[in-house]
Amino acid sequence: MNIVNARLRGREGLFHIALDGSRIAAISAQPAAVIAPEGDLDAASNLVVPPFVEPHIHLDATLTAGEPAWNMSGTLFEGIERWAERKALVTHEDTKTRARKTIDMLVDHGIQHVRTHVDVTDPSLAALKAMVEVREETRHLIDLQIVAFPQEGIESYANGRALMEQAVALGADVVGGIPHFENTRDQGVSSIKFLMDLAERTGCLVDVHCDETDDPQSRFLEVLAEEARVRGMGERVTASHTVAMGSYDNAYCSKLFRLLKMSKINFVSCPTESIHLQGRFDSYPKRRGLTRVAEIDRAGMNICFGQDSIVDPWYPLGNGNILRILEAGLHICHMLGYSDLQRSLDLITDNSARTLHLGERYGLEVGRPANLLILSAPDDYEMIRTQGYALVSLRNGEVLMRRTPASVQRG
Ligand code: 17E
Ligand code: FE2
Repeated sequence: MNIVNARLRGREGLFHIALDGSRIAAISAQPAAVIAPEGDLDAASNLVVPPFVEPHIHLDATLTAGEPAWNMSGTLFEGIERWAERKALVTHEDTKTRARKTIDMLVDHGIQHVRTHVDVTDPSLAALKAMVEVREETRHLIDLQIVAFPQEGIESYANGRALMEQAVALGADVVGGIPHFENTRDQGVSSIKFLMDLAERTGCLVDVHCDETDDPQSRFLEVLAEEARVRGMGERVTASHTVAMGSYDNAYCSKLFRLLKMSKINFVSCPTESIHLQGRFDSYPKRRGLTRVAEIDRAGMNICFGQDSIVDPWYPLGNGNILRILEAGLHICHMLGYSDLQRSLDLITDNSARTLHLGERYGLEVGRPANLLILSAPDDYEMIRTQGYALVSLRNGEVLMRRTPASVQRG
């Protein structure tokens, strides 16, 4: 199968993409639009891009909002309390069923690479064991990375360190953390040292929920970045949320940015989640409660957007559509300038792939897997403006999803 009449990001003209089974065989410029031969896919002068990436989601908690109670305050901390109640009811099958349903939603929106945080502050590790099976059972749909995520703390939860080690032994790909939730600042710092040691020892990647609070005193990002810098692990390390940075003063932040750049760590922002959960202790003026997305990007560091939640104790909405997150994030982060709009898809494709360390498994290049999307618009700007969609998702050269857009009749 081949794709004709494709536009590629950042390049003029139309392209023909030849597939050789499950690989991309050739990408060549077309002198003009052509009529698609039988069996080929016609991109109709719209963008063809590598699959969307979901770099941050909690598939173990998905589709549990209101069970047994709703988060009425809208704070992160009530979310953690409500989840502790639901977690007590978690079973292997319950986790697998909800995760599978959510993965189908992600696939319907063109996502083929997913990093999920899975709560390991549970002596049975039931959700983690279930997700290890889901990772195998959904290989035809997505590449799934599992983060051992200590929702109730590493140092502050009984046997927290041992549970993290067990989770890695059971097959977690990534080591997580939650330093701002540990009982004391010292425990936050020691949790980071512990998790970085664990990752270094086992070859895991690192993705820490870091400073997810409006408290400007929450300064664990500097600890994580320095650990990454000293160990030379920065490209394998991600700081998720870092929303306290939205409350740091500029003098501290300017010093911090020097370290962040040297450390080479990656950042994930979840703009819909943070605009909902943060600012909850403010009256007016009310903080946006997001990290400095545009500033991190403009400083040449790597940042991407994630959904975080779909219908769980932290966030009641969500449908798998990462383009919705991108649109909201661009608004919330003051990134509707023309140059930001024209490269906005970076925030859900290439930047996210770099965060997940996908390397040569990702990208529209000859020899790489034939994983790609046909979109509904010719460039990034028009994708956002028209609230466009992934129309076709190909994985290993096979159609995973095809969308027929709604049509409108006037008069
Ligand atoms: N847990 C957490 O600590 N923070 C979040 N944003 C979610 C779960 C969704
Ligand atoms: Fe999260």
